[in-house]
Amino acid sequence: MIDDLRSQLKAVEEWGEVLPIRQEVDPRFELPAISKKLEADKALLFEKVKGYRMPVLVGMDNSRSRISRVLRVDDFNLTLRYLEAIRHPLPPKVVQDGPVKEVKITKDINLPEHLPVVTHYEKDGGPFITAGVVIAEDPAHNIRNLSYHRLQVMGKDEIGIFIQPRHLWELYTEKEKEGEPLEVAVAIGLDASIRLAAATSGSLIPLGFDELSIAGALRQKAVEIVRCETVQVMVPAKAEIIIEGEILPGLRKPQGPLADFTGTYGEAWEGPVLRVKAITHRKEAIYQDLLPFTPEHHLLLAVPHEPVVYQAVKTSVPGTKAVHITPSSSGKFHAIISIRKEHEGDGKNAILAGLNSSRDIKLVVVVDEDVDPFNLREVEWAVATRFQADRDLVVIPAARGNELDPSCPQPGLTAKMGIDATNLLGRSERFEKVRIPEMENIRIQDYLGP
Ligand SMILES: Cc1cc2nc3c(=O)[nH]c(=O)nc-3n(C[C@H](O)[C@H](O)[C@H](O)COP(=O)(O)O)c2cc1C
Ligand SMILES: [Mn+2]
Repeated sequence: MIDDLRSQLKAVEEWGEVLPIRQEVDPRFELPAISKKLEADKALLFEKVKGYRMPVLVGMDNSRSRISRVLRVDDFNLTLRYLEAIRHPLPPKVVQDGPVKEVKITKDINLPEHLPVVTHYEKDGGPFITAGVVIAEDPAHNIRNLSYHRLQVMGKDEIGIFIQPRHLWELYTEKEKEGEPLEVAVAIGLDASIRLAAATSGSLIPLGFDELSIAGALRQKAVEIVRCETVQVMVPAKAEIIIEGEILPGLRKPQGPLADFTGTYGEAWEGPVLRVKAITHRKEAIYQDLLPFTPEHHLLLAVPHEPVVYQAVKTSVPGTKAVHITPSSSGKFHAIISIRKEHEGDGKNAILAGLNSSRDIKLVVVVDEDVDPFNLREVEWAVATRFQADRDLVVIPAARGNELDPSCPQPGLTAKMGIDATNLLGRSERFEKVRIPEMENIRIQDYLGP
């Protein structure tokens, strides 16, 4: 049963997908350089990090197939499991104690000394905690929220935080108006279910919908939560590390830049400050890092977004089978949509619905159900053999798009494109895709080995 980072690490090690790095590495540039070279491959466990006792784990969720296996579904059912988790969430379970309480630091907080926080890219403003999930509560309204934020370590007990106007911003500004800080916790070292749930799109769930209850349903086991030492926030009892603190009212400091999901630096910004009050962690804690602009980053953006696109397209084209937002499109911009075509025109309707389902989607490629939308070689084959540009290309000029897309003529204004790579219905038999009988029943491992 995978219900924390350690049990996931053990499973992934058994699958042969963890590469231990025994050589000592510097958390400034050297560690991320190695991670970047191996970004689409295995998870990397850096056992010796210069100046620290804690090992650093990078890329644990850098493969779609691995995320699916961790959640015990196949790639096609990942979106359905997600939608199911939102329909039938499983609330967290309160426990009195947990492994994350094994070590408690409440005095002489010194973040740069305790945690091997990584400095990733050349022009980044400093070391950033990139795999931390911020947990906040509004007890008066029985609200808990999980979200990701850029967390820049700025001093011994000071973290800069970048908050876009979404759920955490609402909770923070509500408190700030009263001149009060917002108590929060940052959880580091989590299994895939919590990491994905924390990235759930705001268009799927309103503020007040507890992301931890999505995580519970995703993994089909309630997340155990335990009270913090110094703030009124409940946190996953089996997290590796918890940072407790408060986001101060009325204070902004210069922060950043930080490499964005688009692979550009973006601007420096003025952001609020999180004052750290305590750190608790497991014995032999593992520090988890996310290298921005890698498949891991892009999968955490894409997988929770696919249900949004899927729902919209399914409403319009009932034969919709799957949606794949590709990691290489920065995990946001390109969607491959697989449909069972029932009427001529279904492909075009899927394009319209897909492009309109989200501001971020700027390219939709529609393929028939005999093409695996998660295999980009098959998708390109469909474009090469089923698509004619004069007949099957749709271009919408100057629609609203993502503000961070560097190709836009002005921020937030984008052209959108659809490629209908489905077969013409009457011709699908003549152009049937070749197959070898019984191939799906062949287990390749039976033919290898001695
Ligand atoms: C790795 C990663 C990093 C992110 N960084 C930020 C960030 O720095 N600031 C921000 O406001 N959103 C960031 N996001 C997006 C939000 O955390 C994410 O959309 C989340 O679902 C928002 O939750 P909320 O709807 O509860 O506010 C990031 C997402 C991921 C997956
Ligand atoms: Mn939320």
